[in-house]
Amino acid sequence: MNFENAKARAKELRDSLNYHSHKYYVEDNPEIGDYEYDMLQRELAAIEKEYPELITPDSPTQRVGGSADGMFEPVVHSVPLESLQDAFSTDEVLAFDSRVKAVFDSAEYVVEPKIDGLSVALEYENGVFVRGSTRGDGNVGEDVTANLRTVNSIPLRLREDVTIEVRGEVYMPKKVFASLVEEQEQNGEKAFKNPRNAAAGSLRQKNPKITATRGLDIFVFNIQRIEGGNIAGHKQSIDYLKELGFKTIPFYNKYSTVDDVLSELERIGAIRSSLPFDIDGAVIKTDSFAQRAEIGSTAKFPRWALAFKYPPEEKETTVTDIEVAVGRTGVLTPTAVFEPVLVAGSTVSRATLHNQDFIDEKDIRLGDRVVIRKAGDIIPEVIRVVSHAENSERFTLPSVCPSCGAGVIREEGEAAVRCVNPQCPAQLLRNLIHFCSRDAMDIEGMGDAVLEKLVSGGLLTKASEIYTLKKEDFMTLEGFKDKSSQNLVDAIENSKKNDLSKLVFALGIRHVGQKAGKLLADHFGTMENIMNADVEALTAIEGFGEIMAQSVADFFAVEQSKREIEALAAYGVNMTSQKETIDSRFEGKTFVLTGTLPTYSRNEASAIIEKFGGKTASSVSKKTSYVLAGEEAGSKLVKAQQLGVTILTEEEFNEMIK
Ligand code: 0OX
Repeated sequence: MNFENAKARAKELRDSLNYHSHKYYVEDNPEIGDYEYDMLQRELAAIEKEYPELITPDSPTQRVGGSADGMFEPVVHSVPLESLQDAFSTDEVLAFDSRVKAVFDSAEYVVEPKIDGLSVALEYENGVFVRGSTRGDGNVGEDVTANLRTVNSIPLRLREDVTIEVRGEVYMPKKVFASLVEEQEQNGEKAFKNPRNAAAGSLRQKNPKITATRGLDIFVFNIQRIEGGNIAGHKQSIDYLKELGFKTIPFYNKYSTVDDVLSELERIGAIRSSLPFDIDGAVIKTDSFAQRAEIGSTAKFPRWALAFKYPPEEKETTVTDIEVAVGRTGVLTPTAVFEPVLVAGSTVSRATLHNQDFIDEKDIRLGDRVVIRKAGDIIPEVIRVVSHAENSERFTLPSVCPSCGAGVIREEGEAAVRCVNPQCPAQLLRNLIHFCSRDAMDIEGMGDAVLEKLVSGGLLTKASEIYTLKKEDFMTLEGFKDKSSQNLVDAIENSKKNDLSKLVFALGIRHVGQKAGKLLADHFGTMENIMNADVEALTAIEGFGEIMAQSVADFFAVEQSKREIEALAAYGVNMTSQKETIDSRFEGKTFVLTGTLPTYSRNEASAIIEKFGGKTASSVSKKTSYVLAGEEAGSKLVKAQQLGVTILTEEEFNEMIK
């Protein structure tokens, strides 16, 4: 390549890599696979090697890892978490072996899978887990101790009282990942792209309770530092880690010839798709620690190790159908159906097309020849169109819901197209559960199980029908007797008296939570006024944004919504606001709640504040009047202290509301 061409290509590659690096590290939302990214990076590195004058300080080749965004406390690693030199071919493995053998003719290797998760350091003092951190850029990571504690395979106490720091890879098992993605897609949320992303997102949660639900796991593969002990090599160290109680990297074996190393790489490559966790390669490591020290490291990588990367398998097939289904939240999801193909270990015939934007961007049409692969080797995805079928046309999602026929809407700035009909059968059960829940119509006893029975028995097809249910209807359900049936009928009857704000929230209008429900009820006074309000009138309410306003207007524009309100009114459900303004001692005051209060839930505390005319906000600013802080209050408390905002305990708060 001549200099001019190299210069132009280098710029192109830099721009592309910077773009994808941001997508990956900052947004947690990659558009291309790691393999493709590695290939671009390699190409740039090759050009820069040939023409070093083309290296710029901002070149992605000059940086390893991404920057932390400051959410967690920084941890300076006492021993850096080095990264690995990549190899993509047998020749590169042979070259690596020659370099090692040039120093130690007798060198032995360990080959182990390269888990596609994220590296963490775990510190133990006298056998007790004291701190865990992410790799970060290798030198400085983030303190994620609380989240790591939720990973069941991380021992909180070791079997020996040893002071040790180990390194491992936190990952999300394939099965867990698949069900998480299904759930996210059903809820119309942006789904994680691959298990590594899902693991990273889960580990960097502010709330460890969420991390705990994510089924994360770990494989430990290195001793970073240890007090005492005399371990001579890698295999021995993993055996020791296993004895200490760690879940260690599987099938690590010692090999003395490069041929044996190559066949192990091949073996791991062949079983790759059947493993319950995702790997993106295999790691070859010189076993002896003494030899490692002698062989040394470059500025970036140890010279004694190499990561062999497997390419993702791609297959071509024909799209035979594009199905559109409505999820429980009303989101219309298109799925490509194609001629079955064997890819990465299993036969696949369907792949989600996510939304209209995805279809448009790739221009996927019925009858197309397409290339597919499995994202993170698990979830089939259409990567590109090879050719369109003759006379094919662009594909557009239907303008009516395939489940109920109501018109669908697409909110501004949203990728998803939704059906907002409250009676849509696809969404019915979920809407009913919400309708009856405590903060909504608060019908005690009408839980998931009862509602499911009523829906499957054909006794409920819309929320308003709850008010037509009789004692005898409940008696037909398994487990219901006279008393329990009567209790439910009474609870239903009682709910008719609820304030309008509860009913507005119960309708399940998108973007309208409890607070917005109250704003609407207080502002408009009656359901009729809310229904008649246009977007302009809705946005005029303080605290009501454009998106919320549009969503309310969209909801009431659907014929079924109007009829449902009429029916509820006809059954005697209260349609007016009983806003109480007896005592407005908190008028003009803004509260921020943080941490866990000893007795009040957040909702209860907010309700009290609002009852006295005060407001609640989610973040602390100069305008905040009080911060009501409970246990484990975090950054909001710190900010309040910095700004000199009055901090209240629950006890002090109780004094104020006496
Ligand atoms: C993995 C993995 C990552 C230790 C020295 C350089 C890299 N993802 O499974 N890293 C390493 O090794 C470190 N081993 C692994 N198995």
